[in-house]
Amino acid sequence: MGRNSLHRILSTVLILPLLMFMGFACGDGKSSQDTTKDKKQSQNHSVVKYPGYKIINEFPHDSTLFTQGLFMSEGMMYESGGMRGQSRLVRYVPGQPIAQTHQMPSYVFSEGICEVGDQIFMITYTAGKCFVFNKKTFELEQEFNYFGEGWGIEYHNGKIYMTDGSSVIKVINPETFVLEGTINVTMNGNKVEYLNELEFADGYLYANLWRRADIVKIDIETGKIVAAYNMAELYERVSYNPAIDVLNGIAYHETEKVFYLTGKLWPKLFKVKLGE
Ligand SMILES: [Ca+2]
Repeated sequence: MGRNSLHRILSTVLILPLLMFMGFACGDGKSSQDTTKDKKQSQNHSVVKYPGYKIINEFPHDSTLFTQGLFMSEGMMYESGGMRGQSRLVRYVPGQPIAQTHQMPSYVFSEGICEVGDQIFMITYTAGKCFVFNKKTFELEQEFNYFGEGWGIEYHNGKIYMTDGSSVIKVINPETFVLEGTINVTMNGNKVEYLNELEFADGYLYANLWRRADIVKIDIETGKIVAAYNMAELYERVSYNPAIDVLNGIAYHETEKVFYLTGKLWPKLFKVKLGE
């Protein structure tokens, strides 16, 4: 989870789409003589779409925030920043100064956040703790312990979804934080590692991938990636700042049906319409 140079990031920007294409192309190129084999293959592999996207607007973003979690609620953006000694929970209206901050203890490396009713759940990188804050006051109300690393977190329909940098999404009970199941994420039959920040939108779970410019759209019933978006254009628009790290923030505005995207130490927050 360390910082990466811009060169390293940009050098990986084009790799995943190429692999995606190769996987897709290999699947398509198989012989149609064995219809049984083809049928089995079509059941195992989903067709990944690349619908593209449109950048609608960009706003200034606090470039001291090592963005780890992002969600929007009632017009307000909630964001967690990581790194020990700098970890914090903030909220703001996009384009306006930060309105509220809760500084975390220096031993904490904050990771993802999500909204659960009138509370905010915040997981941590290696501390094995999930902190639960009052959404309005940012007061700490509860803590849970869990095993393993915490990367991204999202809440949907009574369940918590959590990543740890692997290809597996944990499904967790929000009342107890007990693990109830797992989702193995695959693309063209291959597992996809480094799942990071998460966001539910219109029934699908979106994730960005660590050290990639890609956002993937996951069907949680099957774990299959059904669409992928290469966000290289966002990197190009912030690359004038040599301090920038990876893209790592996805928030969905349900009414406008647009995504807000940013990254670690990025000076900009983007409003983006993802194609379907
Ligand atoms: Ca999110």
